[in-house]
This record gives sequence, C-alpha cells and structure tokens, in this order.
Amino acid sequence: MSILDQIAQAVLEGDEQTAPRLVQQALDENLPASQVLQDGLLKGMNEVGRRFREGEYFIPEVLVAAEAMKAGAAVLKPHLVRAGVRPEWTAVIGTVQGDLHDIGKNLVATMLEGAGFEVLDLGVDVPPEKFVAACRQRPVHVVGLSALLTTTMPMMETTIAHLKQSLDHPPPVIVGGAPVSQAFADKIGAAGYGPDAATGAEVAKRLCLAGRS
Ligand code: B1M
Repeated sequence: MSILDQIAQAVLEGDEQTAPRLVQQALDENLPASQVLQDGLLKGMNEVGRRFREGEYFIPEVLVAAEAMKAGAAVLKPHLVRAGVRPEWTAVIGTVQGDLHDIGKNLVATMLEGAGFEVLDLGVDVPPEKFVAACRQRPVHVVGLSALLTTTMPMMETTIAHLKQSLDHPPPVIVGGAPVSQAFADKIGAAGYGPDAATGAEVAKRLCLAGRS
C-alpha cells in the first residue's frame, strides 16, 4: 500500500497517532504537502463520508476519523502556509450558526494564511452578530463563511444580510462548503465562492486586490 493510501486508511480507522506520523513520513519522502492533503487525508475523509451516507459508519466513527484528519492536517499546516509571508490583509472566518463542521473551514483558514492573510477564526456555530462584532473590532478585508448542511445554508444569506445592514462598509463575503455552489453564492449576494480551500483563498485574495486598485 502506498504511503498516501496508508494515510487515507489511518483517517478511515480514526487512528490519531498513525495519521500524523505517516504525514510526516510522506513529507520526509518529499511528497508535496498539497498531494498529501488531497490524495491522503481528504481521500480518507471522503470515504468516511461515503460510509456515513451508506449507514456503514455512525457518528462516533466519523468523530474519531475527524480527529485523525485534524492531527494529520496539523503536521501539514506549516508546509501549506508559505514561510515568511507578512500578512497584508485580515480575514474573518467561521462556520455559520447551527453548523458544527470545521475541518473544511480550518483548511480554508490555513490556505488564507498561506495567501497572505491574518486570519481571525471565530470557530463553529457562529451567529451573524459575532461576525459583525469581529468586523467592528478591526479593519477586515474579507469574511469567509462555511456550511456543510443544507439546513444551515440559509444562515449564510442571513449572515450576509446582517453584515450589510449593520456595517457602513461591509467587507466582501466568500462562501464555501460541500452543499454550496456558485449559483447559490450568487443568489445570496456573496462576493465569491470557493469550491475548495485553495480556490477559496485565491478568490479572497483576488477580491482584496480588486478592492485596492
Ligand atoms: Co456531518 N454531515 N453531520 N459530521 N459530516 C455531512 C456534511 C453529510 C454530507 C454526511 C452524509 O450524510 N453523507 C451530512 C449533511 C447532509 C446534508 O445536509 N446534505 C451530515 C450530517 C447529516 C450531519 C449531522 C446532522 C448528523 C446527525 O447528527 N444526524 C450532524 C450535524 C451536526 C451539526 O453541524 N449541527 C453531523 C455531525 C458531524 C460530526 C460532528 C460527527 C463530524 C464533524 C466533525 C468536525 O467537523 N469537527 C461530521 C463529519 C466529519 C461529516 C463528513 C463525513 C465529513 C465532512 C468533512 O470534514 N469533510 C460529511 C460527509 C462528507 O462531506 N463527505 C458530513 C472534509 C472537508 C475537508 O471537506 O468540509 O466539504 P469540506 O470542505 C472542503 C470544501 O467544501 C471547501 O474547502 C474544503 C477543502 O477543500 N470549503 C470551503 C469548506 N468551507 C469553505 C469555505 C470557503 C471556501 C471553501 O470560503 C469561506
């Protein structure tokens, strides 16, 4: 079994010790961090999702898999974030109210740091008022909203509306998460959409550059 398949397997088995050790081994073997993420950790997590959907896995298995994925991602993080980049912009990010999924959001935060952002991560289950309060505390250049449940997607629209109503200069909002699409982003008045973490960070950077010119 290749090292990447072993990493995916460690996530599937929820092995919080083995996943980070194998990630380190893959990096030591000079595999690119993005490939370790995509073909190792995320491959395992996608299979977890399939098994959950098919009723082969239940919440306890999904939770331990999520912990193994997080432990592996923590080893990858410094390799995904370019060293020595001074933050040029500030991003506020969070998973919207009612939603507790944070793995994708954490990856987006990591990619934003790599793209030159200082990131204020508000965590999960974040009410609209908390996003507004964070934007009042300091100059914020972009807000990122994540949602993994079809039932919490409408909270993205509520949050955007709240930001627009409450702030004189609301920052642009980017949205993402498995059930979110470009069409949905357009419909709710988001400035951008990221189908994955890397694209999300690119879109955020593009919006900031456009705002500067
Ligand atoms: Co949940 N869950 N879950 N879950 N869970 C899903 C999302 C689900 C699709 C599983 C399924 O049925 N197949 C399903 C949602 C169905 C739907 O609404 N259509 C589901 C459900 C139903 C639930 C519960 C309701 C289950 C229950 O209690 N009956 C419950 C809800 C709790 C709540 O939030 N209130 C629940 C709970 C949980 C756990 C707590 C057990 C755990 C979360 C642990 C954690 O996050 N700390 C969990 C997990 C792990 C999953 C799956 C298996 C994996 C999600 C994940 O982390 N994927 C998931 C099935 C699946 O997606 N395959 C599932 C990996 C992650 C890297 O991908 O988050 O999509 P993702 O992020 C990607 C992109 O979407 C994008 O970038 C990331 C990397 O490329 N992205 C952005 C994400 N946010 C972005 C923001 C951006 C830009 C890009 O800009 C700001």
